Amino acid sequence: MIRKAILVIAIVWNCINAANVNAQQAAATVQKPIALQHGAHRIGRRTDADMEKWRAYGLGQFIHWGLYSIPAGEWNGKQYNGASEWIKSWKEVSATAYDSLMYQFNPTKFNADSWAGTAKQMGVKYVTITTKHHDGFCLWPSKYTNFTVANSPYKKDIIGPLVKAYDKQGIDVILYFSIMDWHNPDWRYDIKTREDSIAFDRFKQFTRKQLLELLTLYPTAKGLWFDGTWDKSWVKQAAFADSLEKEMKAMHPGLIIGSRFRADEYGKRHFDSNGNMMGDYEQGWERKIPEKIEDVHGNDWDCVMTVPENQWGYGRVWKGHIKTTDELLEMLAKCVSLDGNFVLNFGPKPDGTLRTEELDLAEGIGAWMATNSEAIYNGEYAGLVKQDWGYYIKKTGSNKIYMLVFNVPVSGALKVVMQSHSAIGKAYDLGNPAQNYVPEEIGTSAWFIHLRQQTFKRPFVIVLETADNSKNSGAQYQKAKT
Ligand code: 1KN
Repeated sequence: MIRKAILVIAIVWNCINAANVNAQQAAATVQKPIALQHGAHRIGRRTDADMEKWRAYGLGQFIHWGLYSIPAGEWNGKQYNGASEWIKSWKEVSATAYDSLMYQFNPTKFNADSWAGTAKQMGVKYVTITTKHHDGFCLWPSKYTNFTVANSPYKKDIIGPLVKAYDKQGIDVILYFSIMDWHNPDWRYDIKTREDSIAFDRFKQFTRKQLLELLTLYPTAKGLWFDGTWDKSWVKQAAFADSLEKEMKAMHPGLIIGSRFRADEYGKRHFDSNGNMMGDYEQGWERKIPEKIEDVHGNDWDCVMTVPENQWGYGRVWKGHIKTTDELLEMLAKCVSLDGNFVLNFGPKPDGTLRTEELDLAEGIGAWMATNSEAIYNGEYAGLVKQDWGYYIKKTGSNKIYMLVFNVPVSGALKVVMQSHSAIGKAYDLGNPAQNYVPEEIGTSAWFIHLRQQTFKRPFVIVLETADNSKNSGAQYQKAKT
């Protein structure tokens, strides 16, 4: 009995030490790990089936819908400079006038099946939907506030039908939830007085109840996407947020929560004071994409992206550069090649329909995906040095490496440098497997794939089936003595 206990202690101790060694390696800036009550729950990736599925998604859809779609970036004929979903924070907009938009929310053309159909055709595997953005307006009939769809002329729940429609299409649903709430009088940016503290305690209970309510009403949701968690008031709630995360996960096994939800007891966000990621995936890649694999530290991650420069909710005028289908496809390829998912945002109109620009992009992406999605789903970092023509993506657990070609050199020769133990077995077009290539060996583990034609209108994919090269049957290239 005692011996068993000692054994258990020894094993636990060894595990803790092993974990600490990893933590040290992960945290380049931190020398010695410190004891944390509310730091990372785990070091390294989750390995369960729900997370494996998340990792394999490749492409996702984001939906920002709420009252802000009604003013659509304009107030009293004036254009708001910021993102349309932030218009309530503009000095020109009174809080009561904004909140009264609830009485205009009546999306008579909203059809959840139609949105889910568009998403399906586009090839997305998951969708993140705003249940409540910073303005506090709830797209579901929450029991804990009057500021919901139930009190709009539309009256009906939006989230339920969306979850059902996307579930039916086999697209996993993640619920977006803003902690910051501009409508609730108990929300604080910081806690400086006793009154603040009392109000914020009420706010925390309100938040907890809303989250448990969402998980109860929509039990098929796969995860929660938190936003509005950066203010001091919330950053100071390490213990509360940690226990709430544990409570939600206990209630909903497999639930996926990103690194934006909570801070540790020293106020560190995303990565705790030992440099370990808090949450199931890194949630900091908003409108930006890592450049190289080292930037993602072996973590799961996704990138959320807008079509115009910076606008999530519907805005009548799209500002800045508007991304094209092929630019978005390149972003998708880049994300998956670096072990991430790519999530494209849609901002539906107040009548419940999607704007034509977004429908066109969804169709264009979907048309490309219809031929090439095999290179995206279940794709991962291939471990090869990136070449100028595009991105390598390896299919998890296979001998297939996909070349996603975005830039064809004038020579028409695509350079492939493999790892020393592998060679190219077969090479062919994903869209036309009969079109195969005979790679020319040009150096140690290096080949040229000579394209037959040199002008291409759209990005395309070449499949490489790798073969064992350990016997190195190919040419022996001489190394210079230097
Ligand atoms: C620069 O500060 C912000 C604050 C909030 C930038 C973006 C956001 C919100 N996160 C995005 C996912 C949108 O919801 C945006 O309103």
